[in-house]
Amino acid sequence: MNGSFDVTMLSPDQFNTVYNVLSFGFASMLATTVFLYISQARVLPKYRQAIAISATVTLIALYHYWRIFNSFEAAHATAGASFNEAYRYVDWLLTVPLLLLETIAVLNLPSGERKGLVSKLVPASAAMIILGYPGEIAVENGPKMMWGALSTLPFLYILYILFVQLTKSLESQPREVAATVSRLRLLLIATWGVYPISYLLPVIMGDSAGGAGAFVGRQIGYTVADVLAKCLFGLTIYKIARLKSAADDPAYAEAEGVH
Ligand code: RET
Repeated sequence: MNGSFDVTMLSPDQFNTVYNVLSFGFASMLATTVFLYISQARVLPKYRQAIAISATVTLIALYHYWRIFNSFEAAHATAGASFNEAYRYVDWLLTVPLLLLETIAVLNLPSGERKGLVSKLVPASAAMIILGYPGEIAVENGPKMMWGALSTLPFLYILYILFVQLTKSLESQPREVAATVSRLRLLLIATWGVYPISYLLPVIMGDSAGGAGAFVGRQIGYTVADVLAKCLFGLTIYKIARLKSAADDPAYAEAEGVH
């Protein structure tokens, strides 16, 4: 047994809840991807990279939500098919480093500092996700806690480095930009924290990995966190890029009405 949850154990209400949550995730990724691609041209060229990366993140997630949705339906309808939990981890393995890159890109740091940050944060994010996966599919709480604890080490390291860096960059940003970067910092901590909590639901709810309640809770938690961490975060990056474009260039501020 690989620990993947048997979705035929869901009640009709539980099935519909997960179905609708996955559909919401899919729609959010689709809409944000289209919006960001269209809007990319509306910031100064030096900030377009950050918007392009944000759109790539939601595009990758769009693909994975489609696969997760199909896997969920097939596991329910087809005897012998199982729900594939690995899509989320493959998604995070690609999107988390990109989210870190987009955050670093919009801050417009000197190139030495930027490279230093990338070389610390990208390997740490891969370690966090790879170490979490064996715990995700573990049936017993023991190994779930052990892998979860190991994955939390790089997680805390990433949050620490990002928090310090974002706080430091506040000093060199124009006032309106600083307020939004400060909100970005909160959004990051608040949404990234939802992932480990969702992961621990089988333990918190005393509902083992085979439990339907914890499965539904986990799907809701991961999906809502993904929409906040990818869509809302990407839109906030777009807002920062517009504010910085306006601060850099009065003609842009006038033409776009950003002040
Ligand atoms: C795991 C395992 C348990 C311990 C921790 C985890 C953290 C996961 C995080 C995922 C973030 C994903 C994002 C995706 C957006 O594209 C792997 C659940 C700490 C923080 C931001």
